[in-house]
Amino acid sequence: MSRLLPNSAISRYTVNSGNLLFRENYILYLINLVVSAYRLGSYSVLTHIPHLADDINLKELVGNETQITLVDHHVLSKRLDFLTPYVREIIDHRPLDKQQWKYNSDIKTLIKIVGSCGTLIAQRIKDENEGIEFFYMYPTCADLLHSVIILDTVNFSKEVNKATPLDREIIDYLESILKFENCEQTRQIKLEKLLKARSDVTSLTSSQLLRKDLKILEDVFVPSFPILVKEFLQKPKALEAVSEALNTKNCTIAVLLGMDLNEGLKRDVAVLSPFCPERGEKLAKFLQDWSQPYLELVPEAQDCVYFKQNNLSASRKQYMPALKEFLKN
Ligand SMILES: [Mn+2]
Repeated sequence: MSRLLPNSAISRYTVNSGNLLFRENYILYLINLVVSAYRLGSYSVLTHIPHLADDINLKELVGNETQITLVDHHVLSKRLDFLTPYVREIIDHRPLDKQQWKYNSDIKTLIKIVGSCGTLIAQRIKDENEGIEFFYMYPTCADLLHSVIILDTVNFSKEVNKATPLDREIIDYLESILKFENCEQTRQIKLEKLLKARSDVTSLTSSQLLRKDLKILEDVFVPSFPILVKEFLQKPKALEAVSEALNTKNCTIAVLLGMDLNEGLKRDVAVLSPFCPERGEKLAKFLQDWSQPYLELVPEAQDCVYFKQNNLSASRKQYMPALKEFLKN
């Protein structure tokens, strides 16, 4: 880390809980991105950063002067609700959800649907007076943002269909600073490296995989894997790990989301409800019928809890509204 970032940034680096950070300067945006960006292979020098909200007593750290920027989300979980008055800025790329909007009226926001939140962070820095100087001074930051955008948009893949014109504009901007010899080639090499790093979960146990990238909506447990669910289920004690995770988190249904990019994009899903199978079946049926958008779930097992997902551009973001709707009934 010290090789990449100036000392002031390191000492300032007090708290970083995945998607939430205490902002002192730009560097912290980047740390946050790096942490959530799958501990980027060659940047593994950063992996010792303590980044779990659970490891840090945030209540002790916040004070009158605290300013928080929410990145890549804008609805605080119940557990972190007490931070609401300190939130000064939001940078996010998911659809605006004003239902629980309790922030101060002078809050600064950059909320736009783009493929990568890295695009918005780069845009935010670019828009500052010294933005360009910042990137020239810390090219590693420009390079990391470039990497994140490449990974999130799967190098502007048409199949994945996540990139927007702003993602393109920002990647061109970053490349004008980074001056790669061959941009196309650099992008492709980066993508391969990053995908490999992300899907390398060989060292993780089933229960670690279940917690790696997790969202919980009421009693629905929604982990997303960088491998196919099919592959996850072949890991030792996978089903036991699911039951155990449901128990610990007081959940009753697990919606496992898998993806694989090794030979083109593939996605699959399993709906597991070991303690109340009828509810699982009900949800599975609900998801099959869901039309905003159609997830195109093709049952692959007799009991219809495991599906191939033919709508390849639907990720967890598209599942959440369906699950919300299901929970209403
Ligand atoms: Mn995101």
